[in-house]
Amino acid sequence: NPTELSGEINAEDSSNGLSRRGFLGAGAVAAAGAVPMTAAMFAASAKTQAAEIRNDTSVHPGELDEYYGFWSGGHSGEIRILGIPSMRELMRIPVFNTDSATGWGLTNESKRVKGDSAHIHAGDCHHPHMSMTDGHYNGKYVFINDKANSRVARVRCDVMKTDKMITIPNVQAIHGLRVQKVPYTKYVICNAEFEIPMNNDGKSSMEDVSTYRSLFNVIDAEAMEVAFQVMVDGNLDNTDADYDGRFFASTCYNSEMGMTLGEMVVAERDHVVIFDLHACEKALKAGKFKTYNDNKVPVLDGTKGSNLTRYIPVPKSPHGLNTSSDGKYFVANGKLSPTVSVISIKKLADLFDDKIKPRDAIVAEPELGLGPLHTAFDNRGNAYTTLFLDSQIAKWNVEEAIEAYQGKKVNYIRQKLDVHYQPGHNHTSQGETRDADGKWLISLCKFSKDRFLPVGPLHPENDQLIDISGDEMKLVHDGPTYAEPHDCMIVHRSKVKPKKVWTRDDPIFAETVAMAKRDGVNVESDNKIIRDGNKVRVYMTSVAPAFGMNDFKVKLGNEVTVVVTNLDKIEDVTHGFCLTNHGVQMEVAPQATASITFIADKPGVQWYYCNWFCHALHMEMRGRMFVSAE
Ligand code: CUK
Ligand code: CUA
Repeated sequence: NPTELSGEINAEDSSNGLSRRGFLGAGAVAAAGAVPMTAAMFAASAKTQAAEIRNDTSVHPGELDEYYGFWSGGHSGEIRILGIPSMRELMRIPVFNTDSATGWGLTNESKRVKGDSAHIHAGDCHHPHMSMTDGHYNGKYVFINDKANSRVARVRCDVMKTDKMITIPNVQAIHGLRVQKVPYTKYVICNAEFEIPMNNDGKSSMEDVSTYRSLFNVIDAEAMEVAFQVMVDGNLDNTDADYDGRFFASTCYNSEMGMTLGEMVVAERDHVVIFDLHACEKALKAGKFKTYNDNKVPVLDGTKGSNLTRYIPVPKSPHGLNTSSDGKYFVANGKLSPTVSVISIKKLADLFDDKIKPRDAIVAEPELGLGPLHTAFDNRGNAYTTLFLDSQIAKWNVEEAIEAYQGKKVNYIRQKLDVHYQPGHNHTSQGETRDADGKWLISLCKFSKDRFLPVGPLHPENDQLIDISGDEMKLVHDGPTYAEPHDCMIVHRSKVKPKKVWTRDDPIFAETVAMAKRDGVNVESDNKIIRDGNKVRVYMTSVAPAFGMNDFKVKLGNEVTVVVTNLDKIEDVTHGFCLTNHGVQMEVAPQATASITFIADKPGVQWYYCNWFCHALHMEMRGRMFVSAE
């Protein structure tokens, strides 16, 4: 129906109190969206509708989704796995949070993974990204940042559990995070957002902003150690990598180094920093680095004038940074400017050779609407940009935006679709890889007012599924989510191969198995108690519907470690160990070993039980801890 398309394109929706395009001058309107329908557009639209080659969102009971979606859980600190297109939540992966169901953050295995931050029970995830080989997802890891505690974690996709976590030194607030795409994910890259003094030891002046710096962080993805850091001018927000293995790009919204809101938005232009990985690795090898804050992490100098970086001025306070899936462009999203800046990656070598000026690398700066935050790509040359203030997705054609920048009269805007409301990130199916397939787009909307049954003053967010397979974007699903998926990624199910049961040699519980060995215990067969001074180690097996130990004895005040090994080999027969009145509970999936340590600080009979429903006699799967007060 052509009228409908016309309505979508021309709608002057003021439901959020803003006239969505009123801010633009008459001239800008022509460029930015109020497109009169031409005969060609009518025809194209009618053709699509006739063909009706739309994606089907229905996934019937028993059917599997085509894609895995990895969702940031925002300040809930977790990752969620959704099935796309059903938008069903399939699993949660606790990362920076503490999780009562699985015992994440409580068990010894999870505390070992958390390492130096085992005592921190909160986090703020933003950017989940999967490891790649030659620009294709390889299904191995998903990495994610914790802005709140300056951490980066890795999830192993064969078991969908967090297996590494590090706190990044010399910085505060790890924000933008991506992976090296080509030749493979050797490095995870991430930005430190908040500027701090170098050194930040409280000894030198804390008021003197000239000593403040932000660092770009390059992490060895396999070892999960900081390989090196790069000091920059200004702060850093979001980042992405090229498809050639040489350049990374990060946005900076506070080139002023302002400490107050007013000070941060003074400059008409901030910048995008381009990092030359080859030059950085060379400088590292040549020992051209310094160290700070009494640690050994090498910090390279990438401030203005350095040969490691280039600074490309872009309109003020850019936010998202996205590499087009054809590998040609970095796109910096304007936020306070209605534009996005398209940087030609092909021109960057010349920029580093000083053959061109920084602004010469910009090949387009299309005007899209109010509050552009993030851009996603399909496989047909189109880009999809979230407009936070306009509550819309702008679909635009990249090559036509480039032609418009060169002065041609073309309308690069394809469509604007209302979303509900205030979208931050968006993401297309496989759109951050070479395998962008132009099928689905997710809009992660920060507000959901009036879209769902009211649930009190705190509202869910609204993650909307949009079909982009045709000429028109079509909103097909509203998905309420809990705080706060900043970002997500969508990977075809063929790329992910999770295990059905654990293998006994898994490194996640290898240290616990080694401890048992030192105690002379074979966790796969023994049910034994080891007394070691005030410490008691209780090793037990589980086979549905019973623990290998019906009871065990300890003394009041003992530090007790319970190690449970689930001998069940049957897929989906997970047991749990939960001790009443002690805040002790954990998941023990088939063929896994898990352990938890607590103080036996209550005398008398203390029941433990299996808290994962496993069998018709699940309720009977229980036992007693006798705590003698003698
Ligand atoms: S950020 Cu939240 S909407 Cu942390 Cu990627 Cu843009
Ligand atoms: Cu074992 Cu429930």
